[in-house]
Amino acid sequence: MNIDKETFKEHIRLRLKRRYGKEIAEASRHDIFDAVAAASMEYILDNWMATRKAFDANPGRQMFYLSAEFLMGRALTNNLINLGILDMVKEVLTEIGHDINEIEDQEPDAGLGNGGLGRLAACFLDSLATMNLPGHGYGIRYRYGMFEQKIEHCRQIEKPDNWLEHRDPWEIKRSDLAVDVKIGGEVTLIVDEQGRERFTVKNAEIIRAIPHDMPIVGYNTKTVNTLRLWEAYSPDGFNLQLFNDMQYLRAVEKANQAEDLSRVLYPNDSGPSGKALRLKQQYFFVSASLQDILRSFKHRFGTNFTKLPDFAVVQLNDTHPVVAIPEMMRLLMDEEGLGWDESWAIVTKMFAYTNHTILAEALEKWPLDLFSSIIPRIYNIVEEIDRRHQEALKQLYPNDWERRHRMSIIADGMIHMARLAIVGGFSVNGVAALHTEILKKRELRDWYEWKPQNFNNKTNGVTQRRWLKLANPGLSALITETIGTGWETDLSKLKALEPYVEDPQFRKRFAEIKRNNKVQLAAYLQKTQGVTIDPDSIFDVQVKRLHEYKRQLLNIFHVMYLHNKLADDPTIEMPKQTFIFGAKAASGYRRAKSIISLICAEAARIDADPRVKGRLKVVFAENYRVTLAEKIIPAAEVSEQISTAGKEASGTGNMKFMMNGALTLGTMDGANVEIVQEVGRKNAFIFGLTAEEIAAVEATHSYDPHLYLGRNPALARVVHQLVDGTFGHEFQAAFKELYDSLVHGVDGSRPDSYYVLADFDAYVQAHEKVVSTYADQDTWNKMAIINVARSGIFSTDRTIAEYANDIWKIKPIAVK
Ligand code: DL6
Repeated sequence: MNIDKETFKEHIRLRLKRRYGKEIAEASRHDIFDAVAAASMEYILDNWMATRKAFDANPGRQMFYLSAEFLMGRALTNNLINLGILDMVKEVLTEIGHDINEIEDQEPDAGLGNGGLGRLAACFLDSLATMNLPGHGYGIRYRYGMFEQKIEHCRQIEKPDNWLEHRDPWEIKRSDLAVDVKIGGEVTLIVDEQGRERFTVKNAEIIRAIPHDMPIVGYNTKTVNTLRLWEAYSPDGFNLQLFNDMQYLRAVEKANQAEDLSRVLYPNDSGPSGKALRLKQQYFFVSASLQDILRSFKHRFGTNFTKLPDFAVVQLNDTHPVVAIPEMMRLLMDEEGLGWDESWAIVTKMFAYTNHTILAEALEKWPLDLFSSIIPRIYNIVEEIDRRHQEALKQLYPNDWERRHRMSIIADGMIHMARLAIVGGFSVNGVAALHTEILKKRELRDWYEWKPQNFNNKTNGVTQRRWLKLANPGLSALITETIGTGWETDLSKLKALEPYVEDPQFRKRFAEIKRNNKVQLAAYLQKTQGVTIDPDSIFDVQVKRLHEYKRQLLNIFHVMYLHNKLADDPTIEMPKQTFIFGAKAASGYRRAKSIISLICAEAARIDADPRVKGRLKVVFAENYRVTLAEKIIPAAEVSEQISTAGKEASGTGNMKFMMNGALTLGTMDGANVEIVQEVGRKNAFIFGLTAEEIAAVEATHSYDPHLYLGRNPALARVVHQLVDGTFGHEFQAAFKELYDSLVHGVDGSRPDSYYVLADFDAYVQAHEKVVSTYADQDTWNKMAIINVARSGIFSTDRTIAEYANDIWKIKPIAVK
């Protein structure tokens, strides 16, 4: 984009004057950040308006991505890169006495997501805009995002993530487009003005949904798509009468209850499902979004709703927005006056569902009484969908009652949201080849047999604009210098790097960049956490949500094993290694929190042990989030992807590491399988039981962790250290519970449900291979370069092209 420096500076000046009454010289860093964002918005807005015009003029189909989570991270540098003005803005900032790094640090992360699922949604939006595809996001504008994590005395403390403390300079509040959503109330049959009978909900609580639009700026294109996030508000929330009677809390009670709906993001991976507020949140944003879609459809095409699927296709990001299916039925029948069959014919052409997990606790189901009290009319509609579905199944499987029960949307007092999604949608996809196969063969087998044509795989990806160009400017520059530009929008071009594997000069520069990234990370950790790490050690990294299936426990057990080995014989030769962890545990997930404490306690034990200090180091990077990932991943050498095979649907961190030249140390799980397909086993470190082997063990109930403890005294010693006083008294109970979960099983669950002990030996051996390979830096760098060169397939541009062609059937629209 052609923007001259002086005009840009003028925009900064004007913003500072109008908003803060300041001149440049008086402005704080935060003021400058806000002014630079506002100056960029001047250009973004032109393109945004042009995009809207182009889309309005085009009769083609648009895609709407409904997601309870969008883990966007920061926007400033990303937007400047995508606008093509980063270098110019850097110069402007230097001229006015500021440094871009300090300015970008003023921006809080938009942390409106838990982990992979939310970050994937953010990468998708980036690819859609870059590829000029009409695809928009709908979600919730959480007042508080994913919590801010502090580690105090080796315990995770959760603080509110107050990301909106200062106004968000990117968002535009569109009060003119607010819609109302009804919660609770009673379903009533009425006769409308045309004399038709229809259902309505009376005495419901009215929640106003106010949209806030965030621009999604495509790379090197004029397309700016929209992420529309809904804020909840009570139109009659403040009771002046009560206030005047000095009943201050009661006066705002209604307002507070309404605002709760967009107050905070739920942690997705813990605790019992079925929390009332979460269901309200889901219905709130889904209803608002569908009303919005219908409004723009009617505005453009009138009320011939049979055309609706030609205008809009809706992707449901996991089960969280699945209530969209009955809600669309309600809108078409109760608000627009269509009949059931007509509405169903429309709805079943509109919705596609992505499954992101096979973990039973994450497959949402809602108790009937809760569901029917919060959204009574939707409950009636779900009942009717299920009744008709049961009729159809009876024809197909007249004698198979069990199968019909397994396939009921309403069963055992619960509404099963994944089942509803499959019945009401036209596509079901998994997010990596292995995951989709597991869905088809195991978790959703009945459903696959019912409608095999609806099932498909869409292996995840990540956007190279953020995860390479923004996060790793050194490597990006080397790539461009070597193979030219173009990889930013066609990552398969990285293949052209492969011949340079044999070029010693290229390898040297590649290694220098990695080392430089390590030095920068070391400086960052020193500054932010006061932790010293040695850039000459191997940087071995596991950053992701804390969950037992991701097996951070296996990783720290290996560190304890190395610690014991060195302590027993300090003369052993062992390269220096730094193990970096970063992970948030859901607030209610006790065991995950114990694992964080164990990592932290082992880090302290190493630092206090002169036999190992300086040779091993463990760092727990606090408050892991997108911005921290951007610093850690480019510095990583070993990428720990060690989930229990069959449990990680895909993983996307694995792809980010690969793209940045870290070698995968992993199990054959999720997208690791496809990474190995690309680079070959010899360019990764693969270990452990396969998903099939684990399934076989589970089928025969033949797993016995004692076998592994008996066989391997070094492992038994590590496990015993959880309870033998090695870590003092402070975490005695927590670590005893970890011990019990491995050795005896807790609360009726099998011991060692995630096969930590079974995979330990193989994991140690894989690490030994890492260390011996690392000793030969030439070989290591060759492997790392091959990983980068073959990472092209893991761009979300590829993923989105597949969704666009196979599911959404949408086409690019040129913005003039
Ligand atoms: O598909 C994105 C991401 C996958 O890469 C991870 O493997 C998977 O665990 C994650 N799934 C969820 C599901 N949570 N819920 N509900 O976050 O999706």
